[in-house]
Amino acid sequence: MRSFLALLVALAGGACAMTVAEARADADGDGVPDLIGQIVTIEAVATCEPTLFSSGSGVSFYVQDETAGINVFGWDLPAFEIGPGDLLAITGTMAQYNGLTEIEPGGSADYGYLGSPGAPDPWQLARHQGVSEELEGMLLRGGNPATGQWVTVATQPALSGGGYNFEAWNGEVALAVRVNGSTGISVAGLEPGVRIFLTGIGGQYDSDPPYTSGYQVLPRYQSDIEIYTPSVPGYFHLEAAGTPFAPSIGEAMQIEYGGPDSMRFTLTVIDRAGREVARLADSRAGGDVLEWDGTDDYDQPLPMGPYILLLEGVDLDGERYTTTETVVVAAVLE
Ligand SMILES: [Ca+2]
Ligand SMILES: [Ca+2]
Repeated sequence: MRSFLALLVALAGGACAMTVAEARADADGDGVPDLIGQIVTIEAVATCEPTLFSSGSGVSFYVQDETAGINVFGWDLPAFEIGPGDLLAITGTMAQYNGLTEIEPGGSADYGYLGSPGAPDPWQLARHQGVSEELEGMLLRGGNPATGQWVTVATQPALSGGGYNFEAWNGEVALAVRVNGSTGISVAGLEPGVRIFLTGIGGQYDSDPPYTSGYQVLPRYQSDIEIYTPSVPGYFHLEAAGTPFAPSIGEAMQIEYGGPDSMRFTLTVIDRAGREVARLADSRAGGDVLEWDGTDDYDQPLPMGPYILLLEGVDLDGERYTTTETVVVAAVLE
């Protein structure tokens, strides 16, 4: 099939390709591509199989280049053998469906296989960053195993339209996650409070103009929803990473604490005057890894300065252990 598609490159290559960002440009900001109804040619890498997001027949999948991503849609197009990492030349009509910008090829001859440069790395969402028009169609990731940051399931997955919807906190921004039924992804084990590393394509479902809301994350595979369960060593310890940190620009710090299974832990934040200003764990069984965003127990930002993290562990026989770490809430100088 690929060699057949390669032959078609000569045909597709005749048209001058534009970038995906140029194809989906929306200068007037109404959420509708300005080239709607026009035929364009792009060259972009697939981030999933052609039928992964199609409902029953045809193709619906995503491609992206260095500038942007886009949905490729054709309700009666035959499927063809490409997968994540394959570079395609695609000619089609610019369209829009509930805010989702699409390119709609007219037939198999509108595809050309250009090679397999490999799947792009997901765009790393910053803490507090949501999906926006610029990120629609691109492979995204919320939470980052490399830095120990995660997103937290906020709502129980709810059955909807043959799939599931749930929300997940990325810092203080709620991501709407749409688990499409066609992906076969199970939502077992997902409930509020569960931490995940989330990968998926930026999507949109907004049924009313202007089409500037309703952004989603669309996981492709089961492995795109990775449940994060920190493994904490069984010796009594407290570790603080990412300090000093500047909460005013959305930074948070990471704290790990733990000890023997029999211990219960209380973790508090003490200010310079010796007052407890935040209680991050209260007689909790088992260690944990958590983020602290520099707020007190009333969710108010604390003044800049040094603070003491105080970990208390109480054993079954009532024996009490304590340890401390100094952390610094900083400000960013303009
Ligand atoms: Ca427009
Ligand atoms: Ca859109």
